[in-house]
Amino acid sequence: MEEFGESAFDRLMNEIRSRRARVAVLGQGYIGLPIALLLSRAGFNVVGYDVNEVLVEGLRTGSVPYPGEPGLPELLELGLSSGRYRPTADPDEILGADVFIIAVPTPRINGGEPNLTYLISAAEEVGRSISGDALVVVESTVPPGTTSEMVARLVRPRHARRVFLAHCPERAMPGRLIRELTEANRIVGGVDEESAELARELYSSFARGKIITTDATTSEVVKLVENTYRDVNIALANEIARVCSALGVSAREVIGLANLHPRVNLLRPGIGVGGSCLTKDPLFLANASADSGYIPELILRARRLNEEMPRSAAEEILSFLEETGGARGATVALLGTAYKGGVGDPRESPAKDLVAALKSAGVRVRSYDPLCEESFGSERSRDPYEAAAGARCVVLATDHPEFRSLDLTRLRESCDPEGPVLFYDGRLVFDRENVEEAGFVYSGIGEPLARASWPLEARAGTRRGSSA
Ligand code: SAJ
Repeated sequence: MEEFGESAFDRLMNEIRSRRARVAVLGQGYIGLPIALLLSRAGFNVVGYDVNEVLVEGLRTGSVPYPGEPGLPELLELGLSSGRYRPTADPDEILGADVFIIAVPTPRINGGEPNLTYLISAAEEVGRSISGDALVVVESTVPPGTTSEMVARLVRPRHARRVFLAHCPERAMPGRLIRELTEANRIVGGVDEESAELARELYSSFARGKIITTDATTSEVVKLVENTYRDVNIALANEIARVCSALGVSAREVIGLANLHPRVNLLRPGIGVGGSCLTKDPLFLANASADSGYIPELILRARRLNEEMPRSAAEEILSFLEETGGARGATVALLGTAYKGGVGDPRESPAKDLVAALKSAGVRVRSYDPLCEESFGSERSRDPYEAAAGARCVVLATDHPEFRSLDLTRLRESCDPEGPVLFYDGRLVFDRENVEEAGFVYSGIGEPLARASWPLEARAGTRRGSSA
């Protein structure tokens, strides 16, 4: 419907440029909330819609639901005090918006298939709420083809309005959301060129990095490939850790030295890969490819290897406990339940499988995490020293910055005074010598219980490089 010669595209473009476009962001999670706040800071009137009334109520009173995100509390305060950010659980408040951004989770269900129910209901809500020409952006990570097929079907209302549609995947790390959402380069994939141009204009209101346009399916695949690359790289590091354990050398030292090569950049081995992204995106990609006739064995094997890591760490811990007085009834102190350091997010955390494996062998697990409330069935402690009381093993499962200043001597004094106590460094952040000096036996992913004794002199020069 074009009035006075102005096309739907021109009208929306003008509204976005002048910040007059009314924006609705569906989903006020880790990505939807900061996007809504960044757009409101850029001058748009933004409604932040979420079906979770408790979350919305908290946002209204200025309480930030995601700890450990620098800049987020200030942005929320600004959004609320300027009146340009309005959190709501009422779908009527998004009626007639000019721009709709869908930022709902797309978790995986068993077998790696995506659960698209949140996406479907958000897209249906958008379809019901569009009353004029509109731009719809999908931020959620989705299987290839979802935006141009399923979402297009659901958001295009029956009347003859123009609906522009794009997929703009976020590229931000939890713990660094605001910085990365504003600074990272972005890919904007439109179902047609005009959609991509409108979405580019919208994001350029707050994103300072490059914004590159492409088609929607390419952008969906790019997002999945980014996280697959990281998952496979970590799997290779974990495989190297197993190789190093078999050979009795330190994986940390090997990887640190190999990374001195200008074209080698191995990531860090660890007790597992958690979080909501790396654990599912490679499967979305692999399943879509398999459905189209090619089974990507490497990607699938890497995923399985990373999934095996918590159990293989548990086996190493259990075999130490068995050899030093028995595992049943022993206490293990677990430091960290969040899926990674610096965040409070427990989703898909490897700590879950680790606790389950230890408990099923009759071990008593006590945990402490400064940011995360989830304990996965272990007993929660108020601090690391309380968690370690009487323990025969301390496991570092999450590399929270706070743990780097642990008083190792005090920690050892809390543990079992009788026999040897294992410090299992699941994130390779501690220096073996410091831990051993405090009276622990040191081991970890790819770190043998005792360091290979040959050739000590030759190692002297590199040992410093392996410090935390
Ligand atoms: N991890 C390792 N070794 C490493 C790095 C990470 O074992 O060397 C583990 C972490 O402990 C954690 C898991 O991997 O359990 C994932 O952590 P992460 O920091 O690699 O990734 P996420 O899931 O927090 O964020 C990723 C990022 N993707 C890439 O860097 C390619 C982020 O940019 C994405 O926006 C995010 O996924 C997403 O939402 O897709």
